[in-house]
Amino acid sequence: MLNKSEIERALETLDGWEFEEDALTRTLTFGDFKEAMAFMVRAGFEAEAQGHHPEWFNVYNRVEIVLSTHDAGGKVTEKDIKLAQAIDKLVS
Ligand code: H2B
Repeated sequence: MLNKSEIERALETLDGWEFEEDALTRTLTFGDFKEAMAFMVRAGFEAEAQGHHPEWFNVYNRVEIVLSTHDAGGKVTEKDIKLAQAIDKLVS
């Protein structure tokens, strides 16, 4: 688990993420549903490779992502930062 200042420092290295309700959140908007799905498949493979998986909610071209570590009691850990970085890379 990371403390608040560690999380704030990590947020400065991330793109468009917020810290709310003990989780990292980012909402992405794509051109259409197909692009959103393509992102989710790519991010899903990355998540599987990392053994760490997002909670996310999709409506058409929008994907809302919530990252926390259940094994750490639903707090933000390095695993969430690492997955957020990988997601940023995918969409940059
Ligand atoms: N994903 C997330 N977001 N948090 C976890 O604590 C977590 C996970 N734990 N993916 C992993 C899988 C664990 O349940 C398995 C057994 O490795």
